[in-house]
Amino acid sequence: MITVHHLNNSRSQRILWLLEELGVPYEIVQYQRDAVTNLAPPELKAIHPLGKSPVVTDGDLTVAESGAVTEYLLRKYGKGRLMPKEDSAEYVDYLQWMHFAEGSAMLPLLLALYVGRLGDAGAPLHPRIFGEIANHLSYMENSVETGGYLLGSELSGADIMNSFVLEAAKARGLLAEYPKLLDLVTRLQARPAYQLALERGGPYAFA
Ligand SMILES: N[C@@H](CCC(=O)N[C@@H](CS)C(=O)NCC(=O)O)C(=O)O
Repeated sequence: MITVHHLNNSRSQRILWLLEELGVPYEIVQYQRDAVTNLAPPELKAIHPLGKSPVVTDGDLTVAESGAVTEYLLRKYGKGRLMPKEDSAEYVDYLQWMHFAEGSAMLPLLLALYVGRLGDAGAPLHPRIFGEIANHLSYMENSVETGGYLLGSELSGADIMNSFVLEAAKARGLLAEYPKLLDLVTRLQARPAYQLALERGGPYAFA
């Protein structure tokens, strides 16, 4: 049985959504962020040394990192769904978007969060941080057709990986200038599988 070690208000929400899209049975172990620090509880370190979420266990296997978890679940349980064939033209695009989410897009969003805590002392870093956020979001906006997805007309794991980027940006009021991304995240969140994942995962501040 697949177990998702799920931290509230976290990237693991997208793994619950992925599993709902695939219709694969899974169970959830819930963890709550510390009310003061917002960090994960120490119990998560018993599952994986990083102590972060998502972590998925499947039999004897433990997989951390959302991108790796998404790839693992799609390859083992996807039956070809939500990813292009490896010999197709879209496959390289798929790989790029899968890595873009955590490898590029999340970094300046996280920097904005942390540097924001410095108040005025962090202001000199804002142009670079918000410039990079705009760089990433513009690239995404220009890559999506109205009504489409990152890879074109079909939903893929790349959209699921990048949903947290869009949700984190939206929560900070940073999507207002990107109408196609606002529309994309609204359509993703309206999917029945996304809604089912919300029901199972519990309150999610980014929904
Ligand atoms: N790149 C990792 C990031 C994992 C990560 O930082 N998860 C956050 C939740 S969104 C977490 O566990 N934070 C709690 C903590 O650091 O204590 C991934 O995509 O899985």
